[in-house]
Amino acid sequence: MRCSDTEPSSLGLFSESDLQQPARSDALGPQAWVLRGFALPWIERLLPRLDEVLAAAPFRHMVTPGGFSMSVGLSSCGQWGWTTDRSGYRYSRIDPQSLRPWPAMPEVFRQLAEAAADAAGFSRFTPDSCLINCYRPGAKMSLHQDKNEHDFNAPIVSLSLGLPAIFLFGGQQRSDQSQRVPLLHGDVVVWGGVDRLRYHGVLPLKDGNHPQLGQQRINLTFRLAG
Ligand code: MD6
Ligand code: FE
Repeated sequence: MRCSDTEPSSLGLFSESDLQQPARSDALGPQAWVLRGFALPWIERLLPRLDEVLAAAPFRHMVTPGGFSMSVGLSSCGQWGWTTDRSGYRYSRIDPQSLRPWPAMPEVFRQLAEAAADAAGFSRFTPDSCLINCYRPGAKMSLHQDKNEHDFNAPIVSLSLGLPAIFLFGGQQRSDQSQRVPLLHGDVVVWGGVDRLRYHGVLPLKDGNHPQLGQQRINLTFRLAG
């Protein structure tokens, strides 16, 4: 499941300190929330499924329409996978690398995404796409809007795993001020409604070593794409 395979592939269980972390949520906007530690009780069940997905659809560095190779490694699972190449950003049912459908979305992924959406006030969210981003130290995500999905009524649910990152949460215009939001292993961000099209990004990842994930951050974003 690693961006590189230099580290052991066995994954630890969550620790006592994970279980003791109090659940807390912070509002980033009227309909945008960080659910602190929300996923911690799910991670032990989730990581083996993530390993399987990444064995079938390994991380790869895709090229933007402008011709730049992304610093973040990408994969997907579910009915639709997000891709980019010289001809644009889009969702595809087929992994352009394997030429096969993306791996199915594991049940535990879908359950976690639905539970988090529900906790943030978006009931009846069922994702059909999970984009998986891998950040190594130095990798970043420039400010962008998520607007390749068909239905902006559905929220997006975003799970952080591994090394901490600073998430930038901006406004409706690229030039609006951004909030800096530290995200830790097990945190879930949910946003939709009036906040659905806000600009956001991730600052370059700092070096570090996470006890379960090693030298990387993995982010899963669940969407209704099709
Ligand atoms: C990341 N996340 O956290 C990048 N997009 O690594 C996103 O781009 C994102 O977290 C839409 C909704 C939630 C997100
Ligand atoms: Fe995004």
